[in-house]
Amino acid sequence: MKRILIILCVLAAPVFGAQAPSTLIANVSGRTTMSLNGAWRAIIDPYETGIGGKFYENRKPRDKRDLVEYDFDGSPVLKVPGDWNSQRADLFFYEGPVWYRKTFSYRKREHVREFIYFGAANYKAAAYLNGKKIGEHQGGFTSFNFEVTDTLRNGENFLVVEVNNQRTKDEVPSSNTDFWNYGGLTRDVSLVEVPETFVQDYVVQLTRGSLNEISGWVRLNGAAQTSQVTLEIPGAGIKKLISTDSEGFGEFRIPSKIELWSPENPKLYKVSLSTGGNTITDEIGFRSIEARGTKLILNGKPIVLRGVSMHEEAPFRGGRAFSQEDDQTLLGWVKELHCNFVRLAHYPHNESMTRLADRLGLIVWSEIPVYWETAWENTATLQNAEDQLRDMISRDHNRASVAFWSVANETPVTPARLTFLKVLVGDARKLDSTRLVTAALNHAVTSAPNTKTLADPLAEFLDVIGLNEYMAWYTKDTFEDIDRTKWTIPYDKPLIVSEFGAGAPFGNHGEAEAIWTEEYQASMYDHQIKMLRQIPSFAGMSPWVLMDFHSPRRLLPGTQDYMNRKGLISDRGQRKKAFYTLQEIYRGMMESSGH
Ligand code: GCB
Repeated sequence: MKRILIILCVLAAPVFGAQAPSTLIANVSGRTTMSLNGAWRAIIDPYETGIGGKFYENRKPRDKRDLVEYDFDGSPVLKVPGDWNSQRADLFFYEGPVWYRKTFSYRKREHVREFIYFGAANYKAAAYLNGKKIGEHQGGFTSFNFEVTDTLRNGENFLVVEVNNQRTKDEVPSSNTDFWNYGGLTRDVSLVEVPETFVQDYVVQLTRGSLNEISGWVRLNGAAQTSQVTLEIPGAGIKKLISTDSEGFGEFRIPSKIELWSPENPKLYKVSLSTGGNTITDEIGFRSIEARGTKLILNGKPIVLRGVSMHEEAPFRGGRAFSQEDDQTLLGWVKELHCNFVRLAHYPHNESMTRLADRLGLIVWSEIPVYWETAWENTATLQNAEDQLRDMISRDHNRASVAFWSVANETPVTPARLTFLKVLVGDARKLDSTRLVTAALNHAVTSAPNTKTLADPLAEFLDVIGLNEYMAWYTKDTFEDIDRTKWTIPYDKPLIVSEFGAGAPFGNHGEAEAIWTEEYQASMYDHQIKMLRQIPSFAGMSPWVLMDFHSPRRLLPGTQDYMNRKGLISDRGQRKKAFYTLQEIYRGMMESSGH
């Protein structure tokens, strides 16, 4: 037994690392599903009475004397997907537990297993089907699923989910963030039907360092795990039988000449995996990404990233973005700027966003919400961050668009933080050898007059360095200081300037020297970009930020009104002057690079 275990660990090591593999079902949009979106009854429960009161039983009084102090049927509805803060004015600032209930009818069938799949729930979720607990999850932006084959009834069912977005310092993110803590069932909820043995997850990618070999693995879930899976990529003439072991795991390598995915040619291939007469189909692009010295290399050629950072906030109506229409609008603006890159800050965005990035040819930086001060010494916090990282990677490890896994944003330079983040960097590498690991750093020192030097020991452990700097916004520097400043990045690695920016409400015009004006913001872009492009290791940038977004820390009335105004576009979709400034700069960069 011990020997088998050792062998299994060795086999699993390059793929899963020390962690348990993700239990996520891959590519849910490619499976048979029943949507549980729509109107859910919701009880706002600030004192968490629902636990003691067993709200998950969804009770009605049995007789005249039966005291039941809640009633889902009489409670208002919340729409799913959707955060509660933007649906009801009285919930705008609400942080705490909310009980959701959905009733649905279902016809059970033989040899079918069912799972409830949540695109995301912020922040903690405990789910109960027909009064029985089916599982718990923490982390507001990663997908999760619970098997319900034995709990689901033929006929009427009720699903109750307690979602709690209470902030605490030990969570990920911790209690202080510059973005709204939108609570609720913020993404799609669905019931997924799969055969008794099914392809749970797979990786089909170019082998690291190769442009002509596809490799990866497949993992089955179910009784008949020792089996065969047929992988087909008809557009590349590929058909390959993969044998799975007693754990349902099988690896493969296929030499192949394939048309590569790139921003100019976002070619996707139809890829299907079949076992036991069932097939799952995906659309996958093939590209390589490497860091060679200070250069970023896409498909063997250097590339400079013209990007922008963005939050997953809905254009026009506010709240968390969740629909394909939201994604189209946001990434449409990114394309309009002539970007080939987008930083999806500060947490994993919806799966439909990275799938759209695949189709639009946008290179993606994807990030977990290890943000600012974090409980570095708390092992449960680290475990939580590791789980979020694993599940972010697991969901998107077939997306050609995703090139960077970021493990943190603007974290303080301390030994405890370094130990914590090194674990995450190691995990990311073990889980996915084909992408680059990064983090947004912001610790620089003035090493000589007009000279700034990045000073963060984490940089040594990253593949690509992210730098956030806010000269002339959070510092006393002037634009002239920016013009004079030289940056030293003492590492032979590519640098992505992951943030700089300035706040300006749309329509606030004035002198270019006065902060809060559109003119100051636009001028900031000119000065910053001239300075940053001179850094020898400059490999790209993603200024802060595509669109204005809600933040509980932005309190200046008339100017901020709970919004971070550093958007190039207002929350109402109005393009500011800086939008056109950056668009022009990117047009020039695109034309001079020839792509
Ligand atoms: C940062 C953070 C980002 C903030 C931004 C700002 O450095 O990474 O989350 O919103 O600055 O506007 O201050």
